[in-house]
Amino acid sequence: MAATDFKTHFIEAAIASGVLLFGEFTLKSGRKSPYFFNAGLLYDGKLLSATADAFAGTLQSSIPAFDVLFGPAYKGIPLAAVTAVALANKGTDVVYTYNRKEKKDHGEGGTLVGAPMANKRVVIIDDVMTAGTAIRESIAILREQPGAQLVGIVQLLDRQERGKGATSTIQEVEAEFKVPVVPIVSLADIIDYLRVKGGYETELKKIEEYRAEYGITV
Ligand code: OMP
Repeated sequence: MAATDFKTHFIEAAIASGVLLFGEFTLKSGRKSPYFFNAGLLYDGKLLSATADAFAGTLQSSIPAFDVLFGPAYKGIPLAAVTAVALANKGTDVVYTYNRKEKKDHGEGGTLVGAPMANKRVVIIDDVMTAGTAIRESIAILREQPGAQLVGIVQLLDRQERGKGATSTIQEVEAEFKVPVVPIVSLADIIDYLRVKGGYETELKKIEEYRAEYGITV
């Protein structure tokens, strides 16, 4: 599937399955948003498979070399796992790892599960980027692993919002950590879809208002 076809198909399916909702939502950052993307509801096998292919294709075209996919708890976990499968189907063998939110003091112990990240080139695979808090938490986990090198970040949705300052979260994260941050779908794609589809005038008006307050110029 071509990238643009994937975006249209994905946004359509996300709306149909309630993954992408319109209404009033309070975000992790405290911002009040007229839309919300819940990757936790991305449980349809076919849609997940197409999503994994999109992640795999994006990785292959944007990140030159990597060893480990790190999927942060909770929503990054299935995304990293299915992406590892999609890459294997394309002939690229990589391993993946994820963290637990709660530390385990019995059994194997620790907070990381899966492939070791020490001395490896790591890509973070995650769901949504807004103000950048979640991604900074993930990077902090990775940095506890000796010699682990962050080489890229691929997000399912970039809400194209400002970070801590006046620039976009992506620009801030790229500048701070010196790695590419690549989204698969962005707010601009959602807006384009809604405009072409028609019947979403009220939602679009609210999204534009929200974008004027928290968004970046695209
Ligand atoms: P930041 O930490 O502000 O970048 O927000 C990203 C996190 O917010 C994601 O990892 C999600 O947990 C959550 N989120 C969504 O899942 N979907 C959205 O549309 C918006 C958010 C959010 O709270 O900003």
